[in-house]
Amino acid sequence: MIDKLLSGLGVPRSAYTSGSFPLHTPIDGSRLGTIALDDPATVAAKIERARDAFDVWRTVPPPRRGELIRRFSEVLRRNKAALGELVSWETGKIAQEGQGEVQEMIDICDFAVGLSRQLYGLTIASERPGHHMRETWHPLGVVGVISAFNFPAAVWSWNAALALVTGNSVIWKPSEKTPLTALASQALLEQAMHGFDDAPPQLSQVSVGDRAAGQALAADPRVALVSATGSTRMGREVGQCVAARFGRSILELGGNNAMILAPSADLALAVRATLFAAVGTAGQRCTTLRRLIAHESVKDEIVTRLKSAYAKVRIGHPLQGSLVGPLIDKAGYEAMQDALEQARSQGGKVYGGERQLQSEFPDAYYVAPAIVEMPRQTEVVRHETFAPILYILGYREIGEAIALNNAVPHGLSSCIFTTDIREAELFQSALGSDCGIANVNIGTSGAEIGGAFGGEKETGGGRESGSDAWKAYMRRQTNTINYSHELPLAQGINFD
Ligand code: UN1
Repeated sequence: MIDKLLSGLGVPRSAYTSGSFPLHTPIDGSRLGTIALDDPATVAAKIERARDAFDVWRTVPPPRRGELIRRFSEVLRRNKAALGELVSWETGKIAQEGQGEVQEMIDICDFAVGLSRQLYGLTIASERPGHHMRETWHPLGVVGVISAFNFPAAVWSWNAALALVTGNSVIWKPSEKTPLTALASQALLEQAMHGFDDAPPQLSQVSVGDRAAGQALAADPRVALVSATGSTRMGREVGQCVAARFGRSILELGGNNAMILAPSADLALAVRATLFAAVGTAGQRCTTLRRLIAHESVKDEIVTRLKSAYAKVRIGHPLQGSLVGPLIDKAGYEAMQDALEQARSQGGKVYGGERQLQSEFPDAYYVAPAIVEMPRQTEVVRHETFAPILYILGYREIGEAIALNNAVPHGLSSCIFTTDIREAELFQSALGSDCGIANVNIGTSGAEIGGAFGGEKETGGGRESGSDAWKAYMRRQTNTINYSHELPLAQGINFD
């Protein structure tokens, strides 16, 4: 099954049968292959090759670089079904979400193609006669991408599509839990590069490795930018290491995302949004809804409605029509059980959360999504647990709800369900949500690629994907040009 899928995507069998690191699908725990992990010396050699590729690629005109990404998007369109299915096998995502992930790749490619004819700088009024000023944007160098298991291809594509049109070369260290999707995505990019002579070989490389490989990438001064997605623990290590050598980083770390449910909210809409945001991807998105802060007047009603919606959710094999697939592994399951235990001891009332389908899939970890009514925003609620746990809290006035929204270490995504325009505007104002994403009448997850994606505080502060996130992949140069016969100095200084 997996062999056919991978060979169709252009990944040779030897690539996932020769190493010694075992790979398992979270769907039923069966073996997918074994893979070789790069040691730091191998990473260093790849960085050297990426550096050479950069020297060539930066001279290619940006619209021509965009042409490569256009070709890539066509290859992705043709392979959407197969790559999406591979994402499901490796992550346990349901079919719809596996396909959605590839669509997100196609979308960012389209965005990047348009961008390749823009990359605008400003022209700036000069204070000196006969002078003008402008800023230009230049390629940066080698871009290292570290990605997590939960979006094994889309997060790389946000980075790679922008990094490539902006003239950089890319080295990708995927999660060691999902390297096959990385090998397949790379094979598809190579297919797009085939016959496209402007693209140097090694323009894009994959380095499958563990923490040591990530550290090697972060520490190497030849890597101009490290874009890392994953846990706050990982981001703290990578960010400090890159900063110590004055490299650049984009950090997209965890989230502990909340919905404020106001008295005027459309409850039917809120239930549907909650279901996708809290239960979708089995709670394993960085944008997953983890806290529902409901006004006291609607709290009981929403809990009743959610319990009945949760009871109808189909849990099971992600490629057979379920809405909730498995957790990534046993450690993920144990972290969830541990959090539920802590919630109980901190006064929580827990519904759901039990292991499911254990006899059918003894080596996989399916769970019933959990709803937990909490008396207060206790320690466990402030902690990000990467599992489908939705904590419910109450509030009496909007200022209190916003304070609760903001009183966690992370600052990625947030939303309010209200039909009161004052509340909606307040939530999105400087006094409102402190997150990188603040939505009205939309859940916390499932952002479009057109906006900048990322968040504040322990989420790391980076922005990827749309808007002007491309600027992080380029260096800005300020150019002042004197077209006069004089040499007037700025600030009116006379130096004669
Ligand atoms: C992530 O979970 O790391 O907004 C990224 C979303 C997706 C991306 C999530 N577009 O949920």
